[in-house]
Amino acid sequence: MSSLALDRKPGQPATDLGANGKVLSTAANRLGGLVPTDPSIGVEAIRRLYHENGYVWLKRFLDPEAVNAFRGWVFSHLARGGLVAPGSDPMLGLSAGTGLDKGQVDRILMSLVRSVAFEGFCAQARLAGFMDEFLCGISYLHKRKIMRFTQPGTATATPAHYDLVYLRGGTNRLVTAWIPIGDTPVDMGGLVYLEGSHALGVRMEEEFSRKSLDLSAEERISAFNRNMTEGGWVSKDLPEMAERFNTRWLVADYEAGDVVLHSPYMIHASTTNQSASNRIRLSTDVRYQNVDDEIDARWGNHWSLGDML
Ligand SMILES: O=C(O)CCC(=O)C(=O)O
Repeated sequence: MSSLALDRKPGQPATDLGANGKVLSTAANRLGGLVPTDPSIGVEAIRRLYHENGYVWLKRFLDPEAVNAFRGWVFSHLARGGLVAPGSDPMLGLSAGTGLDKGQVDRILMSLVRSVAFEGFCAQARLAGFMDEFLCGISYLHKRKIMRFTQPGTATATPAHYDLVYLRGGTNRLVTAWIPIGDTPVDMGGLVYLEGSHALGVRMEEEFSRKSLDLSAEERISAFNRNMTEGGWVSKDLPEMAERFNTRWLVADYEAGDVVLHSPYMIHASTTNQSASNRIRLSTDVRYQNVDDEIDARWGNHWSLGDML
């Protein structure tokens, strides 16, 4: 854990967070802590929290050792493209900095998201069994499963959005699982959630539906139709959003084994990776639903970079 992380309370960054050229300042009163949940409270209580808050952060839901072992496996492959510091333990995920072969790293990543090992990670017994219960039936895992890495010291950050924008072709009873693959303290730029924004997402979606009445069926479900901002984002300006909606960005020190479930209407984003210990952020975001609900056919293929979904 970085020295930054030792000087502060959980969820209270000791340093300002950056995203898309803007600063989420610790001084601005627009940052709060994501509230953790002990998975042992049971599925009904978890479901209640999920509906109340738009998310539930399940602490140590998965076996941390297995998650770290998977981290090591992923980085041992990405090392071939020069991503990790030569000679270092892949499980640490230490960045080699510049000089990586981006094309090669992307190709390897596209192989990894098609691998049996990744499929198994997302469908492991604890998660699959829980999803069946949570979704009150047989759960379905969307084939398009995303794995992301973020090197420290780069500008990479996910702009604010809610997931339904990308999945309008099926049910809205979707659940996203965001899984940090390895410890991800707040300075490593994990997911941040706009407090109470699942209600905002519902309103925004209603407005988009009204504006889209004259579009073709295909355009209506597209995140890139003319009524959307570029990329389907709500905004890249996180501080402005917190002011505009008079709310806070909730941040967290994630640990290996944690799983966050979020509603398809919950607005979230990520901040830049400022890891003082040079660690690469690695995570996956995958979507589950009840198999009997309508499935967005566009997500029936593996994720490809630039697939415009
Ligand atoms: O990991 C990220 O940066 C973004 C993840 C995301 O957008 C999601 O979980 O829906």
